[in-house]
Amino acid sequence: SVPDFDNLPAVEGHPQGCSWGVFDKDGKKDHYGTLNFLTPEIVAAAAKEVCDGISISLNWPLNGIKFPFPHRKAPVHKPISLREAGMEIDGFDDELEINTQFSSQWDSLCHFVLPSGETYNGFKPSVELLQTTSTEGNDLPTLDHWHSPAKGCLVARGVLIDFKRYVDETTDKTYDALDGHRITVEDIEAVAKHQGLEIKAGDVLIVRTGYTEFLENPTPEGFAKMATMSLSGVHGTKETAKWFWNKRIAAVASDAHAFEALPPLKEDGEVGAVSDLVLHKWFLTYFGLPIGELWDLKALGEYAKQKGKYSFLLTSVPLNHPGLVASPPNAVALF
Ligand code: UVW
Repeated sequence: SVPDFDNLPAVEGHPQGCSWGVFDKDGKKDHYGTLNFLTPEIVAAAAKEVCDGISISLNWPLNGIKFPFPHRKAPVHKPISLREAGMEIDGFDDELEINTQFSSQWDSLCHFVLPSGETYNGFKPSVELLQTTSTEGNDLPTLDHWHSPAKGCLVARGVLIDFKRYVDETTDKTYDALDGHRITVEDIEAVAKHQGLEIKAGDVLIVRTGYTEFLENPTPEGFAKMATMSLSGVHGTKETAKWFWNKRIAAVASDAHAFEALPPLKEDGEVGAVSDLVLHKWFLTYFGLPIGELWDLKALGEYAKQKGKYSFLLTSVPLNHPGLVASPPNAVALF
């Protein structure tokens, strides 16, 4: 059993709530963080969610963003004729060059680092280390570890908090993911109650804001709003982080840009910079809790609403390349 946030053992130089060392086993440093909550019992119970024989993809197209995006280049897809490539056969291959953060993604525990250069469990990723480990194997908590025989990728009970539908149906407003609304823990609990959903230990908690749906049909007014980077997401505070740890949430995902609302707020409530992303720091770095972003949640929301059931079996198989910091999730919800 893992201690609550306030009772986690102190880690020198880091705040109360830092989980480093808690999941280490047999003198080996842990690479999985909160995926350790996914015990065989939890996974077997999650499989019981499947009753309807329906599977829903949660992967937005890799080229979902249709406009130039700062710092992250769009995918380049190159179909190749086998005969033109010199093979004695008619047919095709293709090549795909992607930034793994451009569309639906997992942020691994190496995505965000503290000013000390440390990430989860005191690992210190660097471009050089990530690059050399691509060929020589690695000891960083990157996504390829999810493919180890000990892990078998991610299989869990997924739970959807359909915040957009909740606001649309219970207020006279149409929820706008571009209004910078900060979804609090109280909001999450209210939506869960409204949906008749119980959140359990080991769940992957998924929040729908409607952001990717806007990106599919962007309007000039929406673009103007987007320029301010005031985007809806979960309210990034230490108290929010504490709630997720104490619920033993195994991972989180959303259709939002950064899972947490932008711009981030500093501990004193002042507007901060991207480096102040509070939940990135607590989840990825202090807890080892993976964050999914830009997932496609429209069809999931519609099916869950139709069935009145917001829990399902979730499977996710990231790309298996050594040293991978992020990856398309290849995520599927099964009812
Ligand atoms: C942001 O771009 C703000 O978040 P991430 O790097 O996690 O995508």
